[in-house]
Amino acid sequence: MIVRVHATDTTGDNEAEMNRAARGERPPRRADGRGAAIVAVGAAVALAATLVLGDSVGAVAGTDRERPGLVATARFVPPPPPTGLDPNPCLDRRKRRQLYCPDLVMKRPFGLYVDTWTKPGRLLLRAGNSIDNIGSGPAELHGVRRKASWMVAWQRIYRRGGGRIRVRTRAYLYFKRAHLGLRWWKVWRAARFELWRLDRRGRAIARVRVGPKVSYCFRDLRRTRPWVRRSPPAPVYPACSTDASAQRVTLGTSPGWSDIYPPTYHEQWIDVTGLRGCFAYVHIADPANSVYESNERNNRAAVVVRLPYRPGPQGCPGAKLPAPEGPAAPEVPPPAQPGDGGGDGSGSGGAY
Ligand SMILES: [Ca+2]
Ligand SMILES: [Ca+2]
Repeated sequence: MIVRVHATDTTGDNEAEMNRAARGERPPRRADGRGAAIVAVGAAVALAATLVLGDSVGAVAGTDRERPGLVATARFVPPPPPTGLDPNPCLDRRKRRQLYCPDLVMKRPFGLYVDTWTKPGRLLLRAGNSIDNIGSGPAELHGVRRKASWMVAWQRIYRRGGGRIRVRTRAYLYFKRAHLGLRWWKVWRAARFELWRLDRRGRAIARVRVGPKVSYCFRDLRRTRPWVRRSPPAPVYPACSTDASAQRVTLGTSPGWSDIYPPTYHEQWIDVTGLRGCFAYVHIADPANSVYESNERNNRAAVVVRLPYRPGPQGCPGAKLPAPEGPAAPEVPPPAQPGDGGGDGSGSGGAY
């Protein structure tokens, strides 16, 4: 199957700024220098976010001080391959009539710009992404602690007649260091960035790079599609937990709501150093199929870029991507994080 995408770049600066404020991140400098003027504003926003987050930020800071060995040894070690997987009831014509199933889609990458300072000597092409739920039910995962750095997770799917079912997917939650210098309980492999080389006709002929970021929160950040049926008017799923001692957490995104990440965020990039020509910059929601959906084949979005990147018309053909690979796509292990120690913490205090 060939999937066509448009060859248009988009800028999401307004959206990025809005969501940066919502999430309280300090913007880094940009290649064109525009970001420098708003660093001070960003710092104020970060402070405000600290005050808004209040209890959760204070709680994790206190936890770190009281139990210094716990987080310091929380280096990510990939969990074992999942076993006992359930079939996807949302793809079963009879079963899904009884269920409110989610359907994740990815907005097109937005706010692209070149970052030359995060990794000196490298060119990073940053982009914002938005994971949207257009299904009839929430994309909800419930994690149970197994190790210091990860939880095994079950998906909850709500019944039309009331109640819910629990299915084992490939989902894991990862205690990931990210913005504000904190660790957050995120969905491992919730999304993936890929760069595909295009031939003269726009056919994607080779995946040449992948981005480092694979973990995302899942939350109700903005209600971007209020017309979606059963979309709640107010957020149901708040920001991810930063509780290092949490034994269970629930993450989700409601129908009509989006989890949005500005291009300035940690690891929102693909390293494009040394590349020239036309490429598809692809964002994929749920590449490992951690969430069972009513449609598993609409999870990608892309923009076409010419490298070295310059804003404006790219002068490339529209991209024709190959069929979605699903869980068979190569996995991207998360890189080691600054401050991580050895081991996965399984011996810390014997609690995990
Ligand atoms: Ca989908
Ligand atoms: Ca899925």
